[in-house]
Amino acid sequence: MSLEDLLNAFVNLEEEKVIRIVENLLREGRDPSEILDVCRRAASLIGERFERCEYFLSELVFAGEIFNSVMRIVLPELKREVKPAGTIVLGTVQGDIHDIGKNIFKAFAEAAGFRVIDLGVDVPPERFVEAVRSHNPDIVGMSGLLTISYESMKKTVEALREAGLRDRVKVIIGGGRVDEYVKRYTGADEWADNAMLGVRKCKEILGLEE
Ligand code: B12
Repeated sequence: MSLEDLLNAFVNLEEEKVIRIVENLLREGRDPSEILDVCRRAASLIGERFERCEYFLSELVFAGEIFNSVMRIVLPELKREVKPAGTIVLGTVQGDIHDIGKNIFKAFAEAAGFRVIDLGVDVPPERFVEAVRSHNPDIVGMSGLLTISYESMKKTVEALREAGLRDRVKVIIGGGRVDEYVKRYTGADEWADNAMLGVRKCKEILGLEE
């Protein structure tokens, strides 16, 4: 069974088959992050089918459930690194409840030694501000998959600035469609559209080399 089989089974929403293939691939010694990457590609293809009205909301919900089942098996397999890193306050921004990608980034960051304070989903700017005050993190990570989330990210950066906290933290944004333009629009310092790149950028921010 190959990564290709996994992709096809996921896109066709065959949950039991997906689980079986993932378990087999792990047993064969496949890299867990490679498996997650294929699942992310599958989720993206499912999103395209949703846009073309070939899949409906129920299929989006089911895709999310399959992804969560895969994560329950794969995340514990991620290797823990030893070097202690910094603290990240993380959340999915106001108006957005997508959290699969956020949770993957969190797992990768924790595996790399970061302490992650996870604020959950639909997090208003003032909760980010409170968390920065109380946890004094090095980095604020914001996740968002909806186009309207960029507005919430921007508002959160502004709220940090108004609270006099903007210069104390670096801000990194993530989620399917963020890019350099969104980074500039929101006032963030960095962006990443996959968890591994996100962790690499967080390490760079703190001057920790691979
Ligand atoms: C699953 C899913 C859902 C599930 C979410 C379940 C959950 N618990 O998260 C449910 C069914 C609830 C859902 C709801 C909706 N969804 Co939806 N959903 C998806 C889908 C299919 C997959 C998203 C996903 O999990 N991808 C897999 C993860 C692993 O990828 P990722 O999030 O990009 O994460 C990676 C990186 O971005 C990065 N990362 C993520 N966060 C962070 C944070 C930091 C700090 C860093 C550094 C990195 C990082 O690391 C991750 C791992 O590599 C996408 C399609 C797509 N193309 O993405 C649509 C999609 C995002 N949804 C969409 C829509 C429209 C909706 C709804 C509005 C539908 C509706 N009519 O109600 C609602 C919105 C509800 C809300 N208020 O948020 C649209 C958004 C369109 C837009 N431009 O705004 C998409 C793109 C589908 C589409 N093509 O139309 N959805």
